Amino acid sequence: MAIAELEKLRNVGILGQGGSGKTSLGEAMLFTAGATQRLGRVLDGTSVFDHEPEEVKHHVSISTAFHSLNWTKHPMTLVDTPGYAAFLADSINCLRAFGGAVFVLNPMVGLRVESERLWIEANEQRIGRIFFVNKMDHEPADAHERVNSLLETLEAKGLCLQLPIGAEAEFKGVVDLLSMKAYLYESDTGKSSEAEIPADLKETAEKMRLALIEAVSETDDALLEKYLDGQELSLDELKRALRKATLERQVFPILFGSSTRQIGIDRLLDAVADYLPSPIDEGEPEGKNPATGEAEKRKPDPSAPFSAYVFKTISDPFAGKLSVMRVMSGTLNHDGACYNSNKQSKEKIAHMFRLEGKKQEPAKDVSVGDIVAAAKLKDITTGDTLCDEKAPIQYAGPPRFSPVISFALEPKSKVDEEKVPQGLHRMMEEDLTIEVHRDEETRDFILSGMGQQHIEIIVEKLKRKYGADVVLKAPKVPYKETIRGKASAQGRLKKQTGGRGQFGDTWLRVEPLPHGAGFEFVDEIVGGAIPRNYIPAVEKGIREAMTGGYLAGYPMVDLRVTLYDGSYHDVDSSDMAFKIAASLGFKNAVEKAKPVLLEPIMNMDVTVPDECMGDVIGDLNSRRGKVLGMDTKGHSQIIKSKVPMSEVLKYAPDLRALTSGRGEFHLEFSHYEELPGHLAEKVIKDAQARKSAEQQEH
Ligand SMILES: Nc1nc2c(ncn2[C@@H]2O[C@H](COP(=O)(O)OP(=O)(O)OP(=O)(O)O)[C@@H](O)[C@H]2O)c(=O)[nH]1
Ligand SMILES: [Mg+2]
Repeated sequence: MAIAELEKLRNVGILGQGGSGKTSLGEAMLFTAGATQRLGRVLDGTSVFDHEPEEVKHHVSISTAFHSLNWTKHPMTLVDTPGYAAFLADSINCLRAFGGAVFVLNPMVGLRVESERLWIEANEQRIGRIFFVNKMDHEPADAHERVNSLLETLEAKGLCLQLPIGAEAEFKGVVDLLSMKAYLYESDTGKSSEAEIPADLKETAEKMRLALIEAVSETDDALLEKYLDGQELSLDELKRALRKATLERQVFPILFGSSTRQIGIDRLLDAVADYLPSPIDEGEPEGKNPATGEAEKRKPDPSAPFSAYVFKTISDPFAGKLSVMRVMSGTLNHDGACYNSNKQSKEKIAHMFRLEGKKQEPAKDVSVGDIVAAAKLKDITTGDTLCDEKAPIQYAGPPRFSPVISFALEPKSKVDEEKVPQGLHRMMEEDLTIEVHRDEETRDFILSGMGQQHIEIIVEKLKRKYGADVVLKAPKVPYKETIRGKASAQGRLKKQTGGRGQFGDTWLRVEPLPHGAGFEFVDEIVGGAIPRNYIPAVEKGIREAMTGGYLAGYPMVDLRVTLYDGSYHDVDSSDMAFKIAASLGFKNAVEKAKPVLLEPIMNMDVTVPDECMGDVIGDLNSRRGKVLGMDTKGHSQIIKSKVPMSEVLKYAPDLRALTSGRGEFHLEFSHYEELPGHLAEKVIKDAQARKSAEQQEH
């Protein structure tokens, strides 16, 4: 790509909280620019961005999608990102693909934690942003004033470039405060015409224009001098200064419109071209030299050494793995040869594609600024850097997300059971927030993810893409058992069946050990009461008995068992006899040593808006939670607590209900604690019921 063309290129993310209208806005931008022939609608399932079957079914964006357009000779690639917390990891990873973004606001709904999280992440990635106040056909007349409280929370200096004309159903267009022109829109076609500023808005418009010009001139010393000197500032001068200040993230322009009614979309496209960065404006990306570890930069120039960062992986059962990358510098060799500096392996890229919704268009001459995908690369994962082998560089990988909730998946049939691990493995390539392990006892797959909705969607995809059908079950809480007292007991096996009998006799002492100590076996046999060769069998018998638990079938931990006496028979004793004798002795001793159940306690941080704090704390108390402290973050509070895992297995929907969807939480294992008596009784009863049901089955 020539430099002049590169200067016009805009890679633009569409960011904002769940349901703010990002996908609808992307569709309106594509249609207005003529990139699509009809306006895609999320609710009708006709969106080119929300094209996955699960997105169509649930009317939410689940993963990031891409589409390009052309506007006033500016090629643009739009990146539509999900906004709901369960899918935010993909949005955050994709921030690396673009240097500018449209941040969608809904003043009526207010800001949810997702908006704040995205805003902070975008600050860190140094992304220039324009605010788009969407759904103006639903906003009351004072929307432009109420935006201020949202900006305060985000600690962002916003500048209103427009004044909305009309409100709610009567929302008709906008006054452009820089040119002092009004734009009125035909209903539902997106076509606008210039008009006089309505008389009742003239005074407000004048006032707002003055404030805008003052704010813009304050960003530039020369301009400020001119302004204070009373000289007229030209439209060009103002725009240039506003562009510079937006690129430097000193200010964030604010525009208004309606995506579904296509009002203000052409103005927004103009603003993207005018104020958001080209790849050149994004500056020099910084990585490190993989050999020396020294920091290195690359020029955003087609003739610089090639480098690209893989920010996303798409797994498809038929097409295979698609690695989506942003070219950070240089041009890809014509033969497609490059080097994966993370895996230290050579790659050869046969074909590159541009992603246009669900379609893939061949891409030629791939160079700096491009967002492209390559199929079936050998050994590549999200977060890798591809580069020129002669000029290796490695960009920082994606942030880590720790899953907050786990569910058990039970395969419906034997065939499903075989397909589940493979399907989940493929899905883990594209979704870095999933963790999976197998429950040794139930053979269920334990799937951990970012929220209940996230897990449910994974289960749907598992069936659609990999043909693996599973039942989603709340996970079993991994209780454990231990003892609180010290006791001794005998375990004796004596059987005479026909010929050779079985004989083993052990005396065992059990005593508790501190938390986390596990298991200790002490052999105190003296004088050959039990021959040495049977001692390992005794230990084995105890270990097996511990795994099976005593109270409710949960593994026992934190205890010491001492074998201090016993007897044997010359003919009838065997390893097997001593193993059984020891396990009997162990159970007899544990029975007298005050056995108890232990439950996992989690560290939980809940982020909620100030006004919901009382309700959330009350609810935490009713879940046996202990509030440890509070942190303030903007208009939100972070409540730090310790809470038993069994009480928060399905916390997500409850928190959603308590906070109208504005709360967020994070869980992490902390430690084990004794389960209170009445709850322990219930767990024991359930276990007994399970056991007798199993016995009846056999
Ligand atoms: N009245 C009105 N409704 C809108 C507008 N924009 C979007 N919507 C509706 O708002 C809902 C959410 O729109 P989406 O475009 O899916 O929102 P989103 O931000 O992409 O949502 P996620 O990707 O799931 O976070 C849909 O029902 C849209 O029809 C608008 O300008 N006016
Ligand atoms: Mg969406």
